[in-house]
This record gives sequence, structure tokens and C-alpha cells, in this order.
Amino acid sequence: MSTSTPAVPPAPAPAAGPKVNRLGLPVADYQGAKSTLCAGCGHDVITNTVISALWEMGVEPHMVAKMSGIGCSSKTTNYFLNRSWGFNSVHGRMPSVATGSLLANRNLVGIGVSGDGDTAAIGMGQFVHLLRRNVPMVYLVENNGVYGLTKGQFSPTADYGSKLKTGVVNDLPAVDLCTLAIEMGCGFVARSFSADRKQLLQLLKAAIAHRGLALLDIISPCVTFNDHPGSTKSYDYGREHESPIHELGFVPTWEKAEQEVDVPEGKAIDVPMPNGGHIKIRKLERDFDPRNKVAALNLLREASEKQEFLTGLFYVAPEKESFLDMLNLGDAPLATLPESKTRPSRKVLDEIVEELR
Ligand SMILES: Cc1ncc(C[n+]2csc(CCOP(=O)(O)OP(=O)(O)O)c2C)c(N)n1
Ligand code: SF4
Ligand SMILES: [Mg+2]
Repeated sequence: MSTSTPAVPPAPAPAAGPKVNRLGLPVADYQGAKSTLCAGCGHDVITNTVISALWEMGVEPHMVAKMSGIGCSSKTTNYFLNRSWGFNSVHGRMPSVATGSLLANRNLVGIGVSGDGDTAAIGMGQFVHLLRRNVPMVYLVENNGVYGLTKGQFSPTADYGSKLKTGVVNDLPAVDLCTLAIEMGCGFVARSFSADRKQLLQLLKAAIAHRGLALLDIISPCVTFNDHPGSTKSYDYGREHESPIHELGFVPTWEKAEQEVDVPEGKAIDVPMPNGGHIKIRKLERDFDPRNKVAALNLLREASEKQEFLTGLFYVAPEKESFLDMLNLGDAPLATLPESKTRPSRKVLDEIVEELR
């Protein structure tokens, strides 16, 4: 008998169960269908980061309404949260669907995914009113500067002077969605870059915790039509030019005690959110406070003139009243009320008709 083989082999390491979040759910419960986008598309990175943010925040999948318009970006709602509600609407019309859904059920967490074409071209009219109303939802623009799905024409967010692969130069000024959103009264406005996953994850968590509309304009390269020299929405351009205005972390209520960060006086800003979480902002070189609207608009204006690619949270107003608060909606979602509470009775209708005769 060989002495080199132990009679009793060592017990195998216990199989590690899947890691779960505070609801006891594995990350698999937050995933969706397999993506059909081009390999390397920035939109896929955003999808994966959305999955991480929702899982880490412990959002209940069946309490999420995912809404989108039309475009490669708008397809991505299918690639996360298989177990939530979804509505892939008409091109540029997601804001109406989102407004209706969130009015009908105020308990839902609204996540809208759109593209720069879907939002800033055909959908501009709807988008502006969503901002004015401060409909409580996270609104993601997966911004690649082109209409990816229809083969890469310039969109209204393409920078002046940027080039298509064919050499065509954009000679129209770009729409800056963050400036527009602040002007229109949005209380949470940020820009990020899909290759900066660390920053994006924190911004997404803070956006989920925000009570009103949270706009995230995420530069998301289209590898097929807009990732070449001359494009200002390519991976190379973004990596070389991204300039974060601060370091930012979101600390949810249940982690606060452990993660309290010790930052020297004057170097950090703590923004408490209505749900108890905190946005922790560590200043970099610039002395910028995202609670100051005028400073935010000035910063964006200067960045546009100097052609800087700034990322971070430009503006936050956590106490701003949302559309649902303005309407004095009751706590019970309209969708759960019986017809007797949502419609006037036959008798009342008859009386009205009688009065009008
Ligand atoms: C009413 C209408 N007009 C035009 C189109 C064609 N169309 C489909 S997607 C798209 C643009 C999408 O661009 P964007 O929103 O930037 O999304 P991306 O594909 O770049 O992610 C257009 C013009 C359409 N589907 N419906
Ligand atoms: S065409 Fe562009 S935007 Fe559409 S999936 Fe491909 S890389 Fe992404
Ligand atoms: Mg696009």
C-alpha cells in the first residue's frame, strides 16, 4: 500500500453559496436577457453597472418599471431585471409612458433608458416637460453622439467640429443635456463616462436614492460608428480627456455607520438625501459645490467653451418637490384603488349632465 496517498482524502472546500444582497437575493435575480449589441458597445457597460447598482442598493426587482424609447440604447432595458415591469415605447416618447406609469403607481422605482437621438432629437419636446415636472425617476441617456441603430448619423449631442468615419464634419452646435436639465429645474444632474465604471456606479446609487428626476448623461462610445480619431465620443478621446470634478461616493442608510469617512474640514461635502442615505463628495482641485445652481451652470458653460469633458455630479437639490408631491397624490397608488374611488358615481355624473342641460 502506498503511503503517499492519504486513506481519507481531504474534504473538499464547502461550495460557496451565491453572494446575496440585503434582501437575500443573488445578483442573478437582477440580470436580464443576453445583450445583442455590438461587442464593446459602451451601452453594455452601463447595463452591467445598472445591475450592480440595483443589486447593491437592494431594490426589489418587481418594484421597478423600466422604460425606454427606440435605439440601441433603448433596447438595453431588456438586458437587466428580468423580473421587473418594462415598456419599450415609441421613439422619443418614453417620458409620457414614464409619467403615466409613475402617476399610476407611485411605489414603483422608475428607470428610463434613452439615447442622445431618442432624447435630444425626436424626444426633445417630451424630455423638456419631464424635466419641468420633476417626475421621480432615474433617466439615463446613453450618449454616443450618433444614431447608432440607424447606422451612425450625427445626433444633436455631437460636438461642433467632430468627425464621422466618412470625414463629414459636424457644423452644428451640440445640445448640452446637463445644462438644459438644470435650466429646466431638474434636481439631480450628472455626467459620467461608461469606461469610468467606479464613478458611474456611485452616481447611479445616488440617483436611485433621489426623490425627483435624476438625469445621468453618460458618454457611451458606439464602437461601430463613432469610435475613431476625430470623434469626441470615442473611448480614446474619453480616456484622454475625462476630468472628474470631484470624487463621489454614495453611502446608503444601512452602511453609514461603517463607512463614515474622515475628510479634512473644507475638503468634503456631505449631501443628506431624504431617504437617509448620504452623498459624500471629496473635492479635487476645484472648489465646487453641486448644491449651487449658478455655479453649476457657470461650470458647464466654461467647460463647453474650453471643450473640456467634465464628469461628476453638477447639481443636486434633494429637497425639491417631485411631481407626485405637487399633485398631492395620496399614499395608496392610484393603480390599486377600486373603481369606486377613482370614478365619479353614476349619480354624480347624472347630476353634472343635468346641470349642463
Ligand atoms: C418615429 C421614428 N422615427 C425614426 C425612427 C428611426 N430611428 C430608430 S432609432 C433612431 C435613432 C436612435 O439614436 P439614439 O437614440 O442616439 O440611440 P443609439 O442607437 O445611438 O443608442 C432613429 C432615428 C424610428 N424608429 N421611429
Ligand atoms: S451600433 Fe453602436 S450603439 Fe448600436 S450596438 Fe453597435 S456599437 Fe452600440
Ligand atoms: Mg446615440
